[in-house]
Amino acid sequence: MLTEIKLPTLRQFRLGSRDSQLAMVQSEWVKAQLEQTYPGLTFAIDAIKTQGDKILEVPLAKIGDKGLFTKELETAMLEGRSDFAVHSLKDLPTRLPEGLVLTAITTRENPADALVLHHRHQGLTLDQLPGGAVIGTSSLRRLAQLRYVYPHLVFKDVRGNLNTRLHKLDEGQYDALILAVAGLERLGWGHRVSQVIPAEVSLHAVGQGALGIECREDDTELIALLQALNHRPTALTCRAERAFLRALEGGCQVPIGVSSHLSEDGQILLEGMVAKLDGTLLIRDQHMGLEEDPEAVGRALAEKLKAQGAEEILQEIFLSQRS
Ligand code: DPM
Repeated sequence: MLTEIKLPTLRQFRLGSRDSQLAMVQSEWVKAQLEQTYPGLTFAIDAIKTQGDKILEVPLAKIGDKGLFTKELETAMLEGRSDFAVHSLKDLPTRLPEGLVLTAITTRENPADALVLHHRHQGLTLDQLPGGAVIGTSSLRRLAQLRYVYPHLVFKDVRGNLNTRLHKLDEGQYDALILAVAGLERLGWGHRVSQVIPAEVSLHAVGQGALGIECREDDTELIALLQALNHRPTALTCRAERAFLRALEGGCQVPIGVSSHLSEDGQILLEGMVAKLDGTLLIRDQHMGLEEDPEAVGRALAEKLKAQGAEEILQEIFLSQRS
């Protein structure tokens, strides 16, 4: 009787990536981690343009958000043109298309937002900026929280890749930008961070600072390989954050922020906020629950905020965006 010989896989795995500089750095990092973990296997990166990369000048909040930076990558996986995708977790919608799974979440880097200044303000912090200073951001979350604390600052939309934005800042179109610490650091621009904005002022976006790896749900071979990149504490806390966002039915363009922590005795502490865009109202609360059910922690916090009026705030913003 012939015995079956199990050969090492001969597949070459294809990673579909957005072609922005940040996405490429993130995909290259994942590829390097995998090749180090599995010597002999090969992973090829294919650049794919997404809708979000093509319409860089339209304000983010106006284009709707569902999968702006992820849809084309997902179609490529579903059509078998690529096998997996690496996303900034905060850009990955909380509901994935049928047939795909979020199979691993990598170690989180600093999830905070950063103040990046024009050189004429060098050395200042947010609370030292003069009244009327123009802050560039397209994030409703950043806008709402900062307006709440600093009503004297002026907010102006800014789009484009990080390089484009920094160029617009340095040219003098803005006094400062608010950007994620993680993105700046991954691109080697950590020195541009003038202030790491404290969580008391600005809670970060759901999933900020972590990478999410998505693939076809029936690709068991690849799913097994990708587990090596899953960072358990980050995955548990981000699952709680994503359940919170999903329960509030928020996409990636909503004034919703979070902060989360996993304690040594297995408790997830999740803090969350929803705010009005004009900075006149901000609801913030927290919830703690067991790591065995991260989604329950997120849902419970969403219920607490709903009881304080979160749905009315989000509904008003939804209606104003459609008009
Ligand atoms: C999402 C938001 C932004 C990005 C909204 C938010 C920022 C848009 C802006 C969902 N995606 O944060 O409230 O400020 O105009 C994005 C960045 C990163 C991933 C850049 C950034 C890098 C950090 C990371 C854009 N997506 O936030 O400065 O990987 O977490």
